[in-house]
Formats: sequence, C-alpha cells, structure tokens
Amino acid sequence: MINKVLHDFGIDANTAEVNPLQQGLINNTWKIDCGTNSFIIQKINNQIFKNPEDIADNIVAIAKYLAIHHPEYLFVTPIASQSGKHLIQYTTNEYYRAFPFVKNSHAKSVLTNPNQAYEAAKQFGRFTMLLNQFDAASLKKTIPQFHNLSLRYQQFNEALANGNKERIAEANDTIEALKNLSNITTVYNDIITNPNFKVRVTHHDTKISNVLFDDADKGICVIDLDTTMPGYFISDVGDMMRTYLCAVSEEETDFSKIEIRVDYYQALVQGYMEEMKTILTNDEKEHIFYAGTFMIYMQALRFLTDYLNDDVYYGAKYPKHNLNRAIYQLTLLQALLSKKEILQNIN
Ligand code: GN1
Ligand code: MG
Repeated sequence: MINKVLHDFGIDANTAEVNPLQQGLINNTWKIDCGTNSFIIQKINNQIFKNPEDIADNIVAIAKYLAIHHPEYLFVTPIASQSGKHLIQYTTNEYYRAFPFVKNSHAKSVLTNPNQAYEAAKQFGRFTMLLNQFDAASLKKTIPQFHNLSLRYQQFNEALANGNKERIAEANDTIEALKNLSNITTVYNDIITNPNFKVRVTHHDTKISNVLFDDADKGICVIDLDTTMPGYFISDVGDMMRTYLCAVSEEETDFSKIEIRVDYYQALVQGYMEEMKTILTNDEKEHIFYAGTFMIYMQALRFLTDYLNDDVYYGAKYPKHNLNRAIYQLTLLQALLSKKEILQNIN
C-alpha cells in the first residue's frame, strides 16, 4: 500500500527508505527518505476524524491567511498529489497525505530541560497569536465537541450507567476520586458562558512531539494540525502542562514517579506568555493554572470512560491499560493541585 501512496504523491518508491514513526495513538505515520529529500506520510484514522477533508480545508485556509499576513512564518503544508489533491482517499477507510520533512529539524518524545518547555510553549503561543485576526469560527470542527469537558463528564456518567460492570467495580476508587473533583467541570461551564473567554485558533494537541526543533534546540514551528479548530487557550496551555511537567510519560505505571517540575511550569508559562500576553484577557490570564487541571482532569475522564467501555476508543496493549492511564492522570492532577499555592503566582 505505502508504495502506491508514494507513487501517487510523486515520490520514487524504488529509492525510498520507509520507516514507521511511533507517534500518537490515533494516526499512522512514516518517514520517507529519498536521497537528500525526506517526507512524512500519514494515514488518517477516519473512525475518529469522520470527515478528513475538513482537516485539509482548515490547513489550506490557515496557510492562505499566513501567506498573506505573516509570510515569514514557517507553516508546513501538505504536498499536493500528482492529481492535485492534499489528501488521497483509497477505500472508505483509507486516507493518506504527505508533508515535506523540514530540513535540519527533529521532533522530541520527551523533554530533558525546561528550555524545551519554553521553546515549545512559545511556538504554540505564536501560532495562536499570529492567527488572532483570523476568524477562528470559520474553521471546521474536525472532532466536534473535542474538548467539551461537560460532555466528557456526561460520557463518564453514561459509562458508569451502561459500562462493563466488573470494570466499574474494579475502578471504584478512581471513579470516586474523579467524581470528587467535578468542580473542575463547574469552572469550565462558567468559562464557556463568559464573553471574556475568546474563541481562538487552538491546536488542541500540544504535546512535545508536535513541535519541530532545530539542532540548537530552538523551536521552529508547530506540526500536526488535525485538531486545530475553534477553542479556548486552556486546551493548549493545559495539554502542555499535562505532558511537559512530569518526567515520566503518560504510559508510566509506577505512579510514585509522578511529580510536577516547577521549573518546567515556569518556563512553559514564560514562553507562552511572551507571545500571548498582549491578546489574552484578564479573565483568561487568571485561568492559567486552571488550564492544567482542566486538561488533566479531562484526560483522566477520557481514559477511565474508555476503560469502562472496554477500550473502544484508545485500544489497550494489556488488560488494565486504560485504567492505569487514568490513574496516572489522576495522580498527576493531585500532584498539580498540591502545588497550587506556588504555581498560581507564576504568570
Ligand atoms: C490522542 O493520537 P495522539 O496521541 O496525538 C488524543 C488526544 C489525547 C492523547 C492522549 C484525536 O492523541 O486527545 O490527549 O491521545 N487525540 C484524539 O495520549 O483523540
Ligand atoms: Mg495528534
């Protein structure tokens, strides 16, 4: 299959070296090296992105705007196929696209110093800031209600009512702990009715592997715009907190290793605010710490809901995988909340 895809994007499969990249839980990604040229090929998971054309439309709309208003900004756009398409559909479930590989860049799967948090946060901040005058509401919602915390809480309750009974009993402690934190959802409900919270162009997947770095570890640009759509800044800042502040990955099962690194928090907020401080409203600025609680809580709910629903969304590599992922997020949330006094003064 991949050879056909290469051919359709005008890449010579005979000279190409194809390497799968272990990236993300949803799409499949390959790096293609052809002599001095390299490409990224991705297969879109259209169980989750029900209308992959929407992703391509959003990227084209943003690319056009940036080319006019910020031509100096490096924005990685998909390559057109031989027949001029940015996304090729083969069968009902097979959508592929290609990107040029940015020369002298690398992506990271983990952070090893706070400066990387600063650089990444600056890149995500710059992306939203440069698009401040772009009509965010005109973007297509590639996953409707993606970061709607009320809905995630409701789905959690539905799983408690209709999910796997054995798993519900087994996960009782985690379920109760998450129910006790439902005030995080209450704050979200206030945010969405507050006119001082702006709907902005939001990336919605700000993990470290979605930033390209140069050899000197300076951030170059953001990538993976699949979930870029209208949203609130708390999604992007919060997901950075969720994925940058702890030294061990979300797959860790030794929960005693979960700690919040204050210096990374400081660097993250500094990098983001350097770009965003002039456009964020006061109400938004008062919710920087909240952003972390919001995203970690939502991810805990999503993993646990999936566990109770027999892993239909995320899949599982071993029996308690999604329960462990949920416990990790809950532990991370507790660690974050325990440092609230120190962290909420950083802005
Ligand atoms: C999924 O595929 P990946 O890893 O980029 C998920 C995110 C979750 C993340 C948790 C479309 O992202 O929302 O935060 O897993 N993306 C989708 O690892 O559901
Ligand atoms: Mg992604």
